[in-house]
Amino acid sequence: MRRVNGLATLHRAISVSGGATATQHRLVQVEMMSTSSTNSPKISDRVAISGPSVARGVAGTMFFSVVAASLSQEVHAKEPLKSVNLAPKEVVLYQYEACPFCNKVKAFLDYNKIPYQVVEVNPISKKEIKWSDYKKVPILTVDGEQMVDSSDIIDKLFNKLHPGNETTDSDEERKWRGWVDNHLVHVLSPNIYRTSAEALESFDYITSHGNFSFTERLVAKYAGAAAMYFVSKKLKKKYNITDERKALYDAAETWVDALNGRQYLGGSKPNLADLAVFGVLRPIRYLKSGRDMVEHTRIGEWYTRMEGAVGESSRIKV
Ligand SMILES: N[C@@H](CCC(=O)N[C@@H](CS)C(=O)NCC(=O)O)C(=O)O
Repeated sequence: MRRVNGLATLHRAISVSGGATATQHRLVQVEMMSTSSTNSPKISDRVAISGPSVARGVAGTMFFSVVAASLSQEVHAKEPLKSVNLAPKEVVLYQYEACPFCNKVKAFLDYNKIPYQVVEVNPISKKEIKWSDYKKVPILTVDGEQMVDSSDIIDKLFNKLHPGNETTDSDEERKWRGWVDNHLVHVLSPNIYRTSAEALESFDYITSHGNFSFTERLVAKYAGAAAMYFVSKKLKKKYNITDERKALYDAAETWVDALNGRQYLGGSKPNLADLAVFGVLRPIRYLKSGRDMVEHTRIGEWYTRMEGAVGESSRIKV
């Protein structure tokens, strides 16, 4: 399966400076890999590998919150982690700051108050994840064990925190988590790169929060924005989107309808689906598309509730 997203295209946007057509062509070649390895370096090795660029990348985060499940079969609300004994000791998230999948994982970590370190991956060299066979982010290492793929990571963490409670994920919760991965994320790129001004705004955000060298930042901002403007048109076709804003508003309304008057999909507390929707929307919330979405749909109240429920980031500042 092939997918394209903004950060994934930067490598191509930067390395291909010769013409929009060639750039676009390469941009859509982004391979989505799904391999995994359990070999992760010790944190001291990782820091040595990462060097000063990671120190830079590690400064600046987005945050979210989490979930823990109740034992109830009916209400699948989640509670912040109470027992610190079950909490992992060393959690490291390899991420791109603006990546929706990474933000989904952060939502879970923050909500559950699980402290974690962040290693901001340079999307061009990816040298910070050279040690792994998996070439996408997020990658999470938990006490040395590598986890990949945002939904799998969240499932594994949840099971670690709640041993024996693997079945508390309701059909409804599963359905909406799937909707986030299979629908909502595909609506985002066509929106944040919809016009040249929005593409520039998005890349300004991406490059100022990501791990780029000075030159990469300059080139990425303009080449990336131009390239993604064109790529987003291809994405619209690929996912049968005719009007990207309408698709975003429809998705927001669909989600509010799913809440069906409840504070959260999980009832009185967010569940994993609430955290997934919140997590992927968070990087766009204060871009033009996110502002428009809140202005033109009913999602704002739920979103603000989620900001409160998730609270402060539990990221360890280094
Ligand atoms: N299914 C994966 C998708 C992860 C993904 O596509 N990550 C993007 C960044 S948002 C990526 O790393 N793309 C490859 C690249 O940057 O080269 C997940 O849920 O974690």
